[in-house]
Amino acid sequence: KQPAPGDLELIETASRDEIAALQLERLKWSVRHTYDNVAPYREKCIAKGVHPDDLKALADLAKFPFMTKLDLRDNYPFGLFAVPRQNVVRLHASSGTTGKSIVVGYTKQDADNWADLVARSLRAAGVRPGDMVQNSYGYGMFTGGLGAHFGIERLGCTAVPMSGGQTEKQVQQIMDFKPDAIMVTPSYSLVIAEEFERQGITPDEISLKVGIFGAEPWGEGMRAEIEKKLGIDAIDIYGLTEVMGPGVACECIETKDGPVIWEDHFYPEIINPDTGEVLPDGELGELVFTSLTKEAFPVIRYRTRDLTRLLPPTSRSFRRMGKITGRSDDMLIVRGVNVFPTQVEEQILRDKRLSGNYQIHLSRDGHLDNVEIRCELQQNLSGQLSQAEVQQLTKELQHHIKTIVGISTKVTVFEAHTLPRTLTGKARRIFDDRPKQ
Ligand code: ADP
Ligand code: K
Repeated sequence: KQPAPGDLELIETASRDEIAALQLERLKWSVRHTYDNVAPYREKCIAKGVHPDDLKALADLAKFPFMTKLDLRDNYPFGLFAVPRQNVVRLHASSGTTGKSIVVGYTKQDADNWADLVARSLRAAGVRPGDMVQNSYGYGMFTGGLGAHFGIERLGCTAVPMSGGQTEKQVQQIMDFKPDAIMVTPSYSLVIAEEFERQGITPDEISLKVGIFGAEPWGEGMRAEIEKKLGIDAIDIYGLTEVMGPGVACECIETKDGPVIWEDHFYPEIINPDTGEVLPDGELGELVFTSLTKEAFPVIRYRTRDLTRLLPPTSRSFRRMGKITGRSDDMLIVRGVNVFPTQVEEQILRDKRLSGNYQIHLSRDGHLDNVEIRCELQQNLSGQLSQAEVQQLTKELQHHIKTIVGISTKVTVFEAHTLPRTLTGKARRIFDDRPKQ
């Protein structure tokens, strides 16, 4: 019997044995499905000498090869899809390590499960059918906007598809429509909160009761600030495009003690990022996910590069994840958008007027991330360009980075040989001066 949309599902309070049994059954299906239908993964298994038949217990998963972002890049765009493209009802994309995005797809069933899991996440956050939810995640190829949207409708709520930006309008709509909840990046929620302050609107005049925040790391300090300024409960939701999108895990309002992983759909492991060895629960390492029900884009042992730990169940029977303490690659998250330095570098190298020596400076201005790109002219152009020409160059580079990488930046062009270079070892390119979470 299906529970009503606002009720807990039976599996959320099942015994650990029941959960493990369901996981094993689904894991066998998922590994077999991937092996049979995704040639690049099958080849990896053959090279490692493992076969889906070797999977007899959950622990046997450790014998199987990992999937990484590189596999997505190498098989761009649809090479890892496990179903014919005609069976895919939607595509989404996220940043790849270079200029090209990585692409994922969903069957009707996948999209359905996703909506169910976001609805479950909203329920965990205290949202109920009949509530109104303002969705201020960006709509488009990002998973955030549409992923949240269909979950809001699935729970039986009124969706307000606001998308990001237009801060004054965000505030006006909240005052006029009186939504119960908001979904948005934590940093942007504080920009909205400041707009309320500027207009002299106090927290008790704001209809919102709860906010569901994700897409970037945030800590307890920020939680306290958001809760105070908006007069709400602030809930942490986690996800990533490759595994599904938002709603892989979500905190429960009763405990607010880290996102609960929806383990009936995603099997988590923590590994040592250097050796690939599986670590026991509680130890800090890299989070790895295996999808248990996905049809179009199954992932087996996908390395998220997010560093965290697995925590024991509390308000649900599923395990939780700790705060993300960092990444085991060089990916930066700027206002919720994933950015690889190589993507920025590509745009700099494209411009033959620039030397290719550059620095990326990150700072926090108020609540939002600021990015400054410092680059320098080629030797033969140094001192040769007019101010107007330098300004033009700056504008072009900003435009390329905005359209290809997806972030607004300030570009500063220096004369040749201004930026320090190292003669030994790797040049220091990233200067992240944002406050630590
Ligand atoms: P999303 O739209 O959910 O952010 P992306 O694929 O663009 O999906 O980005 C996924 C990455 O964003 C994760 O691997 C993680 O590094 C970061 N992220 C997402 N949600 C959270 C969260 N709640 N806390 C910390 N980091 C998060
Ligand atoms: K993100």
